[in-house]
Amino acid sequence: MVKVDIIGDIHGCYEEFSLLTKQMGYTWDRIPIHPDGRKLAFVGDLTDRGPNSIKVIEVVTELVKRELAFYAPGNHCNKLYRFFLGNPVQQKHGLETTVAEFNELKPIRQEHIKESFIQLYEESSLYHILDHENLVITHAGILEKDIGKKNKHIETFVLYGDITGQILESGRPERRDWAVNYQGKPMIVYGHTPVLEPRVMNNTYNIDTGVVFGNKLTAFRYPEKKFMFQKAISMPYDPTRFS
Ligand SMILES: [Mn+2]
Repeated sequence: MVKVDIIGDIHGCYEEFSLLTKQMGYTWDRIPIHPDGRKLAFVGDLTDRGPNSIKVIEVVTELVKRELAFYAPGNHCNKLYRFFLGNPVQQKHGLETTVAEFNELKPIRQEHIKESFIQLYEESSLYHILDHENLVITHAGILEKDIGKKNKHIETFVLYGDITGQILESGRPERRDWAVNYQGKPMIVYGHTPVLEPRVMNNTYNIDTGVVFGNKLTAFRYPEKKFMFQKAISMPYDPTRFS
């Protein structure tokens, strides 16, 4: 059986990620390795807003390349991917911090980061079905009927959630709460919407506890169903970001 530690949205909070893995018994030799062969999994949104997005990219790309981790892309990953391809994207909502870090790198390192991230993104599944279909890892969620399928609509859903197309007064997109209606058998572990504590609902687990908004980084250990936390140390607390 797969034993996996699923990490919520990191958003460049490398130090918290490092401390959280150490808490779980990983030892670091450039990348975190678990003595019992446990794997890591990432629900996406590795970069943006936090202080060390580039280092997070380096570690995650290396882990995935060595088959020590699963990675599901998030909406911020999608935007960074499009930036690296040279497509016109607006440098806001945090992308500007990742681009600023990137611009400080030597050209040879820029090339390496860019190529490895493009490869990571292009080779990653939209979401991961693990443990004989008992576990699904996705960035923003998935509907039961879509598990095992892939199309443009599902891609939008796993990256952005169940968006209505409306924009709220806060300027953020309106999202329907798909988890309240989820009746599927597979456990869904996801992130995307910052919450102060992990939100458990109908066998769905939102583990984006907004480390980049000064709360904490969460890991969900499977199959133990145990949460581990690392308090934010690199970013100030912003209570307006939590639902
Ligand atoms: Mn997201």
